[in-house]
Amino acid sequence: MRIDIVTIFPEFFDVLDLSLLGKARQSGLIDLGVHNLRDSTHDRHHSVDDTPYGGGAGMVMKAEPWGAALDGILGAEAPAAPPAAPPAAPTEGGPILIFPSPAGDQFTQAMARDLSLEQHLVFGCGRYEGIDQRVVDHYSERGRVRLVSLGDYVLNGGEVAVMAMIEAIGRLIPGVVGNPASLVEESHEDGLLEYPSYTKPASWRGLDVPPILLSGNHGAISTWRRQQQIERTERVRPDLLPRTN
Ligand code: 6GU
Repeated sequence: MRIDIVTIFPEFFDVLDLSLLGKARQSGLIDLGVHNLRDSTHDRHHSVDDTPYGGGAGMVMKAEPWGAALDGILGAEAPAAPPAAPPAAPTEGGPILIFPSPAGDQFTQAMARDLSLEQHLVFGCGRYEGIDQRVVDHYSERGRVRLVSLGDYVLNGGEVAVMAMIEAIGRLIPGVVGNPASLVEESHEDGLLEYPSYTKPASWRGLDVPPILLSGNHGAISTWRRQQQIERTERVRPDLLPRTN
């Protein structure tokens, strides 16, 4: 998978050299490009923001640097000339341009799985009060664009959100996680939270591992784990369970 990130803080993404995703990059499973938005400015001060039309607090990211940066990344894949035939539905093929935004669709495990099947993701990290709306409007007319939110809280910018999305998506790419079985038994994959896990020693500070796990009875262990998943989900995230009324 090819991943491009446009940001005013490229160093933020240095951590993608580490751990599983770093290995995936070394082995070529993930091909990452991090682009400094300021490299796409043409004024002496490399300014990326300006005051909002209509007034109000804060600054808005200017459309021109975003246009230049995204054209540079998407350019090769964008249609060279207006097509004679009606354009193909922008919902199939080509890169997906993702803008992290608290006003976007909620990021979920299902969305991560869908995105892990894509060839090319482009993330545009906004800062300040957001990006000039015309950037989203312009690229929405030319291809697939999504606004995606991590949840109902506000971050200072999209960088941390993009990091979370790339980790969730990247580990679902075949070969990135060594043991694919470990992807199956975790929270959210089957709509339930995961069961509690234990390792040695069998007793720690007066707390014992549930005896069933030491029984060697794999059928009983499976049943117990499933029950733990259901109880935990009922207690912590009842919204995940199918409605019973
Ligand atoms: Cl994706 N971006 C920002 N700036 N804040 C957020 C978010 C995204 N998701 C939750 N809060």
